[in-house]
Amino acid sequence: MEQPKRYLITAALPYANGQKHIGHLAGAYLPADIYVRYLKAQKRDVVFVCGSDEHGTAIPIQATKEGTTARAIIDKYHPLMEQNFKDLGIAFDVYHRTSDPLHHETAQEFFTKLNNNGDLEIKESEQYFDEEANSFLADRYIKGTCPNCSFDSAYGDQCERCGKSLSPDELINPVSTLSGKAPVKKSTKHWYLPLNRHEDFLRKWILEEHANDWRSNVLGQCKSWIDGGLQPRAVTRDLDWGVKVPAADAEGKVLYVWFDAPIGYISATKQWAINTGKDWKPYWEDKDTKLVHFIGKDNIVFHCIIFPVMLKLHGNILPDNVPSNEFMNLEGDKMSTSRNWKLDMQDYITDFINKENGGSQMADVLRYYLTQIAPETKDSEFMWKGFQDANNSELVSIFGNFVNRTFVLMHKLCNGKVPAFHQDIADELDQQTIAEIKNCANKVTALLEEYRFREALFEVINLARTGNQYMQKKEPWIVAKSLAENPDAQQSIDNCLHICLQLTANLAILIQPFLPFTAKKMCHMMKVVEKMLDWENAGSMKLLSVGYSLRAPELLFRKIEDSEIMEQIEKLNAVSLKKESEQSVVSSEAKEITIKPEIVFDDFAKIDLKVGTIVAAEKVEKADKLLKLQVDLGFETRTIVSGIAMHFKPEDIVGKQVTVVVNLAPRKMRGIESNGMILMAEDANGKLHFINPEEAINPGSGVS
Ligand code: B3M
Ligand code: ZN
Repeated sequence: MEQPKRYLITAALPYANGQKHIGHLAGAYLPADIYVRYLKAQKRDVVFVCGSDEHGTAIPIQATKEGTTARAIIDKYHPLMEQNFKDLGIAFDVYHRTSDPLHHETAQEFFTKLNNNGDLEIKESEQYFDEEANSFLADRYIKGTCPNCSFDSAYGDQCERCGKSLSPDELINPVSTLSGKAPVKKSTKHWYLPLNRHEDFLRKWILEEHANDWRSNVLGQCKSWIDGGLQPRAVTRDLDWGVKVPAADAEGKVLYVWFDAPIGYISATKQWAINTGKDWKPYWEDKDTKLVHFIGKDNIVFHCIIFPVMLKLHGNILPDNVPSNEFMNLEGDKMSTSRNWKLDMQDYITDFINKENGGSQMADVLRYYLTQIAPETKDSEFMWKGFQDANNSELVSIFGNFVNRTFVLMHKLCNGKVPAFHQDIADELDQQTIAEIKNCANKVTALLEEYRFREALFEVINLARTGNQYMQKKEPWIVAKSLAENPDAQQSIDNCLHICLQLTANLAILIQPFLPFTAKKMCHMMKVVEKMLDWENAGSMKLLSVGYSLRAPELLFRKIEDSEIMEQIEKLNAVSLKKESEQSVVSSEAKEITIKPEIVFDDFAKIDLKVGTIVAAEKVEKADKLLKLQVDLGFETRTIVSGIAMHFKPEDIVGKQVTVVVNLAPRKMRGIESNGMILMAEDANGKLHFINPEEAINPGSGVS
């Protein structure tokens, strides 16, 4: 594979309107950081840019909430986010901000060029206006029901539940978030980016040229956008917060945040160039640069469709890839800032890193677990128990244990020095283990090149596992007992520890992109400079020189106690109790009848419905609403968790027949995996009823 001359790696610019949670971290920043650390270990020319997104209606809205100014909001959250990233080992080359004059100039120059070239259209149109507040209602100033998923608080530019990008006109029952009233329409002038002119380009570039290297979730979203017919998108807004529109007759107008924010990647690169005395231009203009955007799935269209069109028109390079992650849920529910169901980076840092028994080792533990469950191809689930298990039974018991044993035995049986390797007595197991080290390095490299971080991490841990098994088979501590009568046995002890030490050094190299603090600590123990971590050394058996004396071992990871996990789960339970009591207030209000948007037959045909018989039912501990059911489906019996505990006693429903969605992706609720969903009807009084055949039929019968 031909290597590009340089790399420009971006991670989505987080809105400076509040704390960011670990779902954000896992979605964009952590994978980007892993990739960058890997590239840097390869000594490639790479710049990693990010910064705060300080525009858009999200900022003034937060200011109103906090009773302060937009400026105060960004000045509060920008430094906080920057520090959070540092604490978690996310090592940007520059963390810029879009309120910086450098960015305003850059964004205005960009707009002006497109405008002067005739690449934008100016249109007068009717837009929502709040008469009471005397203000046009851009983006988050307007809310309504999402036409895609029926979520009742979708914003004018995007639905936060399903991620669909929207325009205010698509909202059902729109209301102003300023006054709470229904808005009126008023005429206003705006600049539009005519995406419709670029359909052929997008189709060819994305759906043909990148058909094989972009993730299928990304391609899928792009295809449905393009197939749905591209429309001109307004790139200006009637607002007073943002980058002023640099054109005549544009009083009171700013650039749409999604127009200026991605240009923030360019401004950040310029800032980096100023800081380092380098030239930023080749990173955005030379075709030999590989541009990669790391984002979460709700940012796909902006990075794959809109920004590339802007880049092309402006004469810049296009992204080579846009690795986008799906969402990460938390303990069975979608992470959400508005519902407070989340784990903020800051909370983790306070509870685990800044505490006495924490430290940056705990940053690595979070990085480890988040990578292990990275939502690379589908939504995933952060479970506190899973976090504890990942630490205790993998980092402590496998990785940490191997390194520790190696060091302890080397001190005990080899005088604290790297022993020689006696080729003449090397056996098959030795050769095999050496081969596996090399093999692992190759596999991890190939996986990282393809942005497959979870699998890459798995391979590294597997190497530590191999090390443990090797040592267990060799049992140097037993061999040592025979030294008195057989002094030659020292050679076999030497070989074992030589291999284990070289394997340890390899582990440090391969784990470095994922767990940088741990790799650093390992270098200290091995008394080597961090240069040893250069990727070209991966797979080598000559990393530690024979006779070199090493330090005493230090514990790389500590055990996480049940009490620490319980504390976190209790925090969440407190949120969920509050939520449930709020929900019961809402449900007692009159319900409106809504019909979801039309679907085609093929969408319906994707749902596989079958009749099942409930063969066992029990309450789920500490969850008032949930029952754990065993449902016989004829071909198998499945566990299904259902929110019907307030309506049925477990003993009353055993034997009942139900209709089950059998091809729904499994979902964990309160730690129990639910494999399917039971259909229920709800009457006007909110009482639930089973949907079942009139008379008993064979479980597994299809429903259509
Ligand atoms: N600030 C949205 C987000 O944080 C937006 C990303 C901008 S990337 C150029 O999800
Ligand atoms: Zn939606």
